[in-house]
Amino acid sequence: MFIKKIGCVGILLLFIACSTEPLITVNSPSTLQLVSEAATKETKALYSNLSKMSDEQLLFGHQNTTAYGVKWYAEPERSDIKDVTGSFPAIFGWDLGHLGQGDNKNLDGISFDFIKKQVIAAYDRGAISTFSWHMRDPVTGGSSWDKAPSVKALIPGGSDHDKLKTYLDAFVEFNRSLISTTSNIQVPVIFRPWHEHNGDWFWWGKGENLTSEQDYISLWRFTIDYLRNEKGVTNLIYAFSPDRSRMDINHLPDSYFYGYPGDNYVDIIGLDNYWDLGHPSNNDALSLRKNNFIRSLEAIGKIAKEKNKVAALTEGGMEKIAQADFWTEMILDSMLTNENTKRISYALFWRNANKERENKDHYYAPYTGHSSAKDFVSFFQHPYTVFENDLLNIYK
Ligand code: BMA
Repeated sequence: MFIKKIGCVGILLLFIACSTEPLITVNSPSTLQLVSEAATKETKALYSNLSKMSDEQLLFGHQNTTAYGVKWYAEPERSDIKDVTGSFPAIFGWDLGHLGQGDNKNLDGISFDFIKKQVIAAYDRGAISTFSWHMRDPVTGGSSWDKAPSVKALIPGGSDHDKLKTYLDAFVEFNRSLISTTSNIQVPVIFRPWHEHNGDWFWWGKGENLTSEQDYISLWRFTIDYLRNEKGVTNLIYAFSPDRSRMDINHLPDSYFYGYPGDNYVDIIGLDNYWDLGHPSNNDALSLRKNNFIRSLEAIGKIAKEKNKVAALTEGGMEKIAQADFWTEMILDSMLTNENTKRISYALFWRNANKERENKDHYYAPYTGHSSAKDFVSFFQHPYTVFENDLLNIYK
């Protein structure tokens, strides 16, 4: 299924590396179940392989990685991750914000055509893509940070329900175009809608004047039912991703479950965690932050085990990475703490905004010359981490 730094591991991995057979077959005895029972065999294989790999590996992901980096823009085949390590990440994150309203670019100025081509190319090279969606508010036309109580109007029975369908239809159409150029197969994607809903910054977020828990659940369930049942979508793995900053660390796992739509509606037990990794509003000492980070990972690892699902750090990082050993000490060491933290399948780090165009230091992965780049190479070389170059047959 994958090859990882063969030189430094034992005979077993050597055997795996020499074998062309996938380690896992799709129909291997397993009780793993996807939200979409009719998922394509490549989608099932991806989910099954993520699950099987998770105890031994962590896949590295990066948002917008081939669109731009801190010091470059629109250079085909480039990524800050590739600049530093020689490999693309294993997971490519993209955002669908602004889809479906005649815009041909997303909210960060990346054309949907580019995203489509990148998703297909990543699949053809054996890598994985995931979508988030900073959806504009279909009721007010405001951004996803619009603080309007729009969910009530968008869910079934609401006055603007049809508007939500229009947006989802645009996604169905876009999704339909994700066809491999080498095999004619529809590309499996990890879809992560309505993220960080336990925060109060998006219009689908928690709050008296925003969205009630019940309405959020209704929004989530409708989204999945519509895509899966009405539109026959079969290439998606659904990730649920509340934000750590609004969880009570002393009441995990309970406080994870705010808005949880039910086991039949979630494939990936995700977590967005910037809070413990160096958020400007978190003044806790590094040792406490690390301890809390570990506890948050333990919680999702445990939940995933109990529910027989996949756990992931669906979004996170430390803006500017002001810790030279961040990658090995904060991320890797935490992930390796125990059997629950080891269950995390992948970690997606947020985008490296282009400094010149956006005029800000807004990046979450190193670039060549950055103070954490050396440590990132050690992280990359560690047998536990997986980048695109390490992947083989993840869809088989
Ligand atoms: C946020 C920031 C924004 C960006 C949005 C969607 O966290 O990075 O600048 O527009 O994600 O990518």
